[in-house]
Amino acid sequence: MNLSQRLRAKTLERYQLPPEQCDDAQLFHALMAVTQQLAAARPAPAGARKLYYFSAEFLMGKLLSNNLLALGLFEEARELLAGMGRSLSALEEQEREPSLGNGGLGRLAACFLDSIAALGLNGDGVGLNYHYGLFRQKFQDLKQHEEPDPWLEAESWLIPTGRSFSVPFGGFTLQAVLYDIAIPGAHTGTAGRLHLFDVERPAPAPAHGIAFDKGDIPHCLTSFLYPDDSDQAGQLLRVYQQYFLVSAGAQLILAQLEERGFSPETLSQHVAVQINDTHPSMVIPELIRLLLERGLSMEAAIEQVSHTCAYTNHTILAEALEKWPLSFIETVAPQLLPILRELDRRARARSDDPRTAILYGEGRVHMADLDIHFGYSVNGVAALHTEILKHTELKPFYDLYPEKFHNKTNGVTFRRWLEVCNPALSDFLTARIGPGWKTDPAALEELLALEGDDAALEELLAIKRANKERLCRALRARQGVELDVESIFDIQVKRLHEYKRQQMNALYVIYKYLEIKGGRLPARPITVLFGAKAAPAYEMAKHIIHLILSLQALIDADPQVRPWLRVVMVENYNVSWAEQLIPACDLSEQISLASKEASGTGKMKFMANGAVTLGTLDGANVEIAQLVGPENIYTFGASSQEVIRLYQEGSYRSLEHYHRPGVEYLVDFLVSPELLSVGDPAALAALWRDMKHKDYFMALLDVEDYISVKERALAGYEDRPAWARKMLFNIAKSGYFSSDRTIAEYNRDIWRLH
Ligand code: 26V
Repeated sequence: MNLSQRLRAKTLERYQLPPEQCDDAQLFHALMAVTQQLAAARPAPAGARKLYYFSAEFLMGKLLSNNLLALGLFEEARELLAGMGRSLSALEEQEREPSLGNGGLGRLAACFLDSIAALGLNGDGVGLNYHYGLFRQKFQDLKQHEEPDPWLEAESWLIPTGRSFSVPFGGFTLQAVLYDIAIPGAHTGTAGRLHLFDVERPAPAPAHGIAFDKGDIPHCLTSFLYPDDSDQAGQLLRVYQQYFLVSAGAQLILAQLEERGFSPETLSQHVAVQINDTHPSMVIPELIRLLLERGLSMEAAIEQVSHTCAYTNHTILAEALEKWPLSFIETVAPQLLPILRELDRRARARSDDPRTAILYGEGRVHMADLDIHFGYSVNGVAALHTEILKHTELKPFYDLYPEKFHNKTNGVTFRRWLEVCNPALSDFLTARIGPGWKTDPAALEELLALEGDDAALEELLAIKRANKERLCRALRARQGVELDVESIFDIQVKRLHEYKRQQMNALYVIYKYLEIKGGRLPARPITVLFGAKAAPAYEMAKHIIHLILSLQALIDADPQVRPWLRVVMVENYNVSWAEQLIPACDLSEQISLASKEASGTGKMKFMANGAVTLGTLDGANVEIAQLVGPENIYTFGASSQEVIRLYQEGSYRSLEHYHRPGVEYLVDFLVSPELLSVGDPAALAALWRDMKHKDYFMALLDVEDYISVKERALAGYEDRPAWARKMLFNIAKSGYFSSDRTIAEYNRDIWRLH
C-alpha cells in the first residue's frame, strides 16, 4: 500500500470519512497513526553491543515531518496533501511539541537519537515522561510567567509497552511504567526507541502556575522537568526523579540482556551506557547493585560496570556540577549507600589527591567524580571545551586517567535542521550539487564551486528573503508584530543565562537607540530578535528578560526610532520557533564569555542555513572560525585564556570598565527616566547595580569590542554579493557539524557497537 491508500484506510476506519473531507485535526491524527505504525513495525538494527543513551532531557520537537522524512515518505506526503489543497505545515500546527527538554543538552540528545537511527546503530534513549515539560512561557507586564506545558493527548507518539519495573525507594516502592517512541532511521529500514518511564497515576496539572506538592512523589515525580529546587523538598524530588530514571533504565537493560540470551557477567560486552551529564550518574551504583543481586561479586560487578558506562560533560559552570548530600541518597535510595562508600574507598586508593574523591566536604556525593572513576570514557563537546576540562576543570582526573579523555565535537541533524525546516534552501542545494549532501553533509563543500556564480548567489539571497517573509507571517499570526523584511535579522535564541550575555546584546540595542535618537541613522533598519526561557528561580535572568521586553516596548512606542530599530522577544521559544527563526537569520549571535559555553549547537544550525556568525572565540565558534576563515565570521572579545586568568587571579573589576566613556552611558540607560517610564524600577535597578559592581560574566569587558565588530558586520551586509559569498561559504563548511559525523565518532571511539 502506498501512503495515499494507507491514509484513506485510516480516515475511513477512524472517522468514516475520506481524507478530503477530514479537518486538519483528523487528518493530522490519521497521518500520525500511519507514520507511527510504519515506524514501530521496523526491526531494531543488528549489533553485538547495544547502546542506552541516558538523559534527563530529550527535546524532540514535533515529530510528524521528521518521521515522514526518515521513512522516505516526506515528498510523497507533501505531494499527496498538496493534491488535496492541504499542507503538511498546516497539519503540523495540530501537533503539540513535547517539552521534555530545557536547552542544548536535551536538543543534542534528540539529534543523537536521529543520527543513531540513521546510521543503523543499535541504540535507544532512556528518559522520563514529564507531563507538563519545563514550563510554557507567558509574557505579562513585560515579565516572564510560567505555566504548565501539557503535551500529551489521548493520542500521541507514545506507544504503551505493557512493561513496568519496581523502583525501590527508602520506605516505599513505585512502578515505573514504560512507554516508547519509535525513532525510524533515514535510509535504513530499521528503527530505534526512546524509552520514557512514567508513574502509574500521574497528577493532573496545577490549576495556576507551576507550583505543586513536591512531597507527593508517587503522583508528581514525572510532572515537570527540573522542578523548582530552591527548597529541600524540591532538591529531594530531583533525586527521586534521577533514581527513578536510572533504576528503571538499569532494570530494562538487564532484562533485555537476558532476552538476548546473555548472562549478567557479560554486561560490558553487550551493553554501552552513555551518561548525558551527571543527572543519570546513579546508574553506576544502581547497575552494580543489580549485578550483586544477580550473584556477581563486588569486584566483578564494578569491573563490568566500569567497562559499560561512559560520561559526557556538557558544562564547566560550577553551579551545574551536581553534588548531592549523602543524606538525600540515604532518604531516596538507601540501598546505594554501601556501594557509594565502597566506590569512594576504591577511588581514594587510586589517588592521594583529595579532589578526586567521591564523598567529601559535608558528606556530599560528587556525581561527575563517580562517572570518571567508574566509567571508561570522558568526553567534552567541542575542542576548546575538552582542552579546558583536561587542563583546568578536571585536571586532577586527566593526570590520573589521560587515556579516558577525548573530544567529541557536537553536531546537529541536517534532516530536521535543513531538509525539513528549510525546503527552499534544500531544493536549491539539490539542484546545484545533487542530493549527495542529504546522506553526507560533508558534500556541501561542493558549493564552493559556485563562489563566482552570480545567479546562484542571487538565488541564495532570494531564499533568505523568502524565509524572512515566512517568519514575518508567523510573528504576525502568533504575536501580532509587524516586521520589516528589508531589515537585517539579527537573532539570539538560547536559554537565558548571564554567561550567554543577552544583556550585552541589550547594551548594543541601547547604543543603537541612542545613535538613532542623536540623528545617526544606520544604513538599513535592524531587527534584533531574542528567544529565551529563564529558569523560574534565576532572578538575574528574569531581570534580563524584563530589560529586553522594556526596550521592545520603549522602541515600539517611539515613531522616531521604530522605523530603524526593532526588538522582538518571541514568547515561549521552543524547537518549533527555532525551525522558523533559524532559516530567516542573517546574523547569528554567539556571544558567550570565552571559556563558558561548552559548545553551543544552535550556531551550527544557523551556519547550515546561511547565517553569518558574530561571536567570541568560545565553544564550537572556535571550530567554525577555523573552518570558514576570518573573511566569513565576525569574532571579538577576550580570549578564553585571558578570561580563565582573570578568574584565577580574581582580578576582574567591572566598575573600572563601567567608567569607560563608551560604556557608562549605556549601562546608566537602565535607570534612565525613559526606560523607567516603561519598566519596573526595582528590577532594572537591580540589574544596573549588578552590571556595575559585579558583572560576573564580564559583559562590560567585551561590550565595546562587540559594538564595533557588530557595526562592521552590519556594514558588511550592505555589500550584498560579498555577503552572499559569506553565506555560501558558511553553508559549504557546515557539513562538519552533522550529528551523523559526531555519532560515527562516538561509535568508533566509545561504543563500538558493531
Ligand atoms: C542546567 C540546568 C538549568 C535549569 C535548571 C536545572 C539545570 C540542570 C542542569 C543544567 C546543565 C545543562 C548543561 C547543558 O545544557 N549544557 C549545554 O550542552 C550543550 C550540548 O552539549 C552545549 O552545546 C552547550 O554549550 C551547553 O551549555
